[in-house]
Amino acid sequence: MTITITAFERSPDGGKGLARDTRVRWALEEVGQPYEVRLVSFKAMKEPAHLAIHPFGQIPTYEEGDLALFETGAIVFHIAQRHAGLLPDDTDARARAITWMFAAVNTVEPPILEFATARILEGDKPWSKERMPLVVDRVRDRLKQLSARLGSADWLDGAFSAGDLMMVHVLQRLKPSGILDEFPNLATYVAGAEARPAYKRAFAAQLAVYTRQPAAG
Ligand SMILES: N[C@@H](CCC(=O)N[C@@H](CS)C(=O)NCC(=O)O)C(=O)O
Repeated sequence: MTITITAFERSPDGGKGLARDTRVRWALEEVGQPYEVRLVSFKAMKEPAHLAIHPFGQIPTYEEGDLALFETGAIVFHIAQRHAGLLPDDTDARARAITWMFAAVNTVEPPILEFATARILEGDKPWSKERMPLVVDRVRDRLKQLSARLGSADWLDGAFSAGDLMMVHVLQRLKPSGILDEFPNLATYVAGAEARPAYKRAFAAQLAVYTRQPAAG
């Protein structure tokens, strides 16, 4: 059955891989599933046809026959359940890998998104300068905890899993800020994931969308 995902027609990051369709592309590449992409404009994302698939008017979505999903955690979990390669067979190890998927989106991503919002959308507010150190500290606190748990391991719990995939994509948003480099083991962890052939294919595919389109005039 054909898998179709949605992605930005014109990604705000210019194809740096931060748009969340990268997570889904990466998961599909890891398990060797071909997929098609329907590109959507910001306008189309808020229109009824897209809202019928994604109630919050966002990307990515995932369609496979009669099944339509939104939320990258759920989509990657679905892919990992259907196909071998992203979750261990052992029941307990599988539960732990799923725990890391939730930790990525529920515990690590929120302070990182808050930081991104503070930088990009609130940087011109009069209170921004005063608030920023608090926001950065919240990110550092989380990274410190994650760094302590990862230690010198390659991956969070044994072999590479969907938990690592989600965590790495969440952490990548911090790269331009330099905060990630304050935690060398986390920077190495992200680099190790980016070296995976499946990640490289996913990154190239999302970049190709951007590079073959002229910038907005
Ligand atoms: N929690 C959602 C977040 C989805 C999300 O924020 N998507 C962004 C692109 S990466 C988006 O569509 N932004 C445009 C908007 O919200 O209008 C997920 O993980 O799928």
